[in-house]
Formats: sequence, C-alpha cells, structure tokens
Amino acid sequence: MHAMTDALTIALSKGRILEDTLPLLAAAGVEPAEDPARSRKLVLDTNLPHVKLVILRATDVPTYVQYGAADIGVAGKDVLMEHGGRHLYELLDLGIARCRLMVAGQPGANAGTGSLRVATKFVRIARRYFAGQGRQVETIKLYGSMELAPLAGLADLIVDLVDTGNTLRANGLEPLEHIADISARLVVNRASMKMKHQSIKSFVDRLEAAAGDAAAHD
Ligand code: PRT
Ligand code: MG
Repeated sequence: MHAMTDALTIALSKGRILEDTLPLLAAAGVEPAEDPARSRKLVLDTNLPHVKLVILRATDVPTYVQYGAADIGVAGKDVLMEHGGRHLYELLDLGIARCRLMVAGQPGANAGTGSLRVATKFVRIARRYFAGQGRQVETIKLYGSMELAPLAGLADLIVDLVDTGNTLRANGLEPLEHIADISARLVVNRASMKMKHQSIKSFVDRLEAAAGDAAAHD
C-alpha cells in the first residue's frame, strides 16, 4: 500500500483565483517548483514528488476533475454552478476570491412585466434563477464585458459577478438582485476520493487548516 503517497494531480484556475490559492497551498505544504503565474508550462512539479499541478482556464477545472484527469481542483462557485457540479464532491469553501453573483441593469430596468433580455456568461445559472421566479427571460450568451450590453441596447439586464460595484457604477448600472455568494471551492473527483482516500483526506485536512488560519487573520 502506498496510501500516503498516491499520485495527486491538482487543477488550479489561472488568473485571480491562482494568486489567492498559492499561499494556501504553501501553508498546506505544497509548493510549485516554478512560479505558475510566470511559467509557460501547464503541468508543474511541486516540492512533493507525488503531487503535480495543472494550470487551467477557470471554466475547464470542473471538467478535468469530473473526468478524473485531475483528482482535485480549485474553482469559483460561479464556475461550479454553471458547470452543474456533476460527479464532483465539493469538500471545502476556501474563503478566497469572494464576490457576489448579481442581476444588474440600469436603474429601474427590472420593472414591468414584459419579457426581458438577459446577457451573461452564466446562461444556465440565469435561466434557472429566472425560471425559479416564474419570470420569462431570453438569455444571450456573452464571453466578457457584460456591463456593456445594457448600454449598447443588447439586453435589459445582465447577470455578472460583483465585488466593489465599481465596474457597474462606471457603466451606469446598479446591482438589482442577489443570486448567490461566491468564493473558491475545493472539488474532488468521486473515484479518486475512493481510490486515493488517505492522501486526499490528509491534503484536504491540511488545506482546511490553512484556509481557517487565513480567515482568522483577515
Ligand atoms: O479570463 P477568463 O475568461 O478565463 O476568466 P475570468 O477573467 O473570469 O477569470 P478571473 O481570473 O477574472 O477569475 C474569475 C474568478 O474569480 C470567478 O470565476 C470568480 O469565482 C472569482 N472572482 C472574484 C471574480 C471577481 N471576484 C470579480 N470581481 N471574477 C470576476 N470579477 C469581475 C466581474 O466579472 C466584473 O467585471 O470583476 C468585475 C467586478 O468587480 P467590481 O469590484 O468592480 O465590482
Ligand atoms: Mg480574465
């Protein structure tokens, strides 16, 4: 049995989540052999011979973990909700990369009863949210700069992530409805959880302690 040293592949989201994840990983005893923000390598060795990191587009993290190409992943709750979270165990709220998923628009935009157009990169979340309220909307898929859509007359509303609200304000929009609180989560492949239980549990325990310490110093 090599229970404590099962090979583990950890999928990390590029961009802002990566910055906040690396200190937590380091506190949990995992340090990349080179700086993932600078390296062009997509697979990185770590100080632990049996642990490697893969650096992915945020939206691809749940897919890698779902199919077992990575055992463990770190992804935003927004990305997990949009993906559907099938075949994944969400084990930890890491408390990093916090923001809110909101409906936004020009002041008063959600008044009235007619059918509304909603532009977003979170099409599934938006459909589910408005359907749950019995409101009829047409969703328009965008890949970025959602805040432009109401100004340009493309949509009445947007569904987007909001932190300070500065981006909305700068574009004449306001937050109208809160859909969900968002933060980065640790997800684990279901088969890995069974087959590599000891190694995953010991890693998750260390990461949980690290996330708890980070929260205590906030
Ligand atoms: O580049 P790519 O298209 O792959 O993805 P991305 O640019 O969305 O990735 P990145 O690196 O920005 O990270 C996205 C993840 O970070 C999200 O999935 C969230 O889980 C998390 N996160 C936390 C945020 C924010 N906070 C956030 N504020 N992601 C995006 N924003 C954006 C938001 O979309 C809006 O444009 O920041 C703007 C709002 O910020 P405020 O402060 O002006 O309100
Ligand atoms: Mg980006």
